[in-house]
Amino acid sequence: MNQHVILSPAINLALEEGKPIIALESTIISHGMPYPQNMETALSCERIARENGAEPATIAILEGRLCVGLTKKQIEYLGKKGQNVRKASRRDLPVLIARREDGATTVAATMIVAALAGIQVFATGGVGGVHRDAGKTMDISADLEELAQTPVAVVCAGAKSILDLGLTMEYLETKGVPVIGFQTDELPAFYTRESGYRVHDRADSPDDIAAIIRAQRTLGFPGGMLITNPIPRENALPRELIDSAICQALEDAREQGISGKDVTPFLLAGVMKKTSGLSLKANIQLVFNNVKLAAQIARALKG
Ligand code: PSU
Ligand code: MN
Repeated sequence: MNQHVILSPAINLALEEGKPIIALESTIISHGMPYPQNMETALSCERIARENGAEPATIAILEGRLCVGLTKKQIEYLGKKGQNVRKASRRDLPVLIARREDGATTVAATMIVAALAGIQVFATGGVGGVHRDAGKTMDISADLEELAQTPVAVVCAGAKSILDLGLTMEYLETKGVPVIGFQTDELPAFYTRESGYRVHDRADSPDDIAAIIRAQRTLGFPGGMLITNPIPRENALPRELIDSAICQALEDAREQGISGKDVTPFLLAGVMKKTSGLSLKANIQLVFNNVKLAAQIARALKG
């Protein structure tokens, strides 16, 4: 094991026994939702993973250590500290390790740590992507590069249309990252089941997805893949509601000159405020849905 990785006792045991494990990220806790819903959601995700036969490995950087599997107290700490914890992507890891500081891991950083621990499947809500004005700002999430180079399958509900979903799909295609729709041909757009864009391929069962992951490994390809799982019908939001909230949030970001890694958290918080919490409820439900599917895939990989 890499010298910077610390496994929790439960993860250590699950790895030894070859049990299914799924990774969970921590930026979604610190920057993706308000307290206390962030902490409650993170703890519920762990319970849902276990109910579906997989050990949850929530990942974060604590005092410079890459922690795989957190205690309830550590999750509470990240939830309470919220945006005051450093949002940590690939570029932040060396600095945080050297200075023994804390960081909440993005999809990219969580993939890196999961791969170091030998975890192949990871559940989250939404991934980063190509931002709408990327032609001018060059704002493209490091999550996409990570998907191209780190062997972890990420289960998400698509991406929020704070991003340019068409350009995000093009980027992933260029990088050779398979984007697989679970029981759908269409890329889901986080709060809605439809986006108007097609995924690269469709898979109808966890076994089907596990077979694709195995083939990617036996080919010796370095990267991961994106499994897009539409939000359950009963939790989906009306498109008009979400579109207008996103437009307003994008305008606010432009006016206030938000840039760099602050962009995504700013837009997420803006959308949440403008939909008076409706989007938070949907967000929580889609994460649960993704945890369940990720656990089924992790089990299928062991079968
Ligand atoms: N999109 C969401 N919810 C999130 C994030 C993105 O719908 O919580 C978080 C994830 O941790 C993701 C990160 O990896 O934001 C991407 O940030 P950036 O765009 O700065 O790469
Ligand atoms: Mn960015």
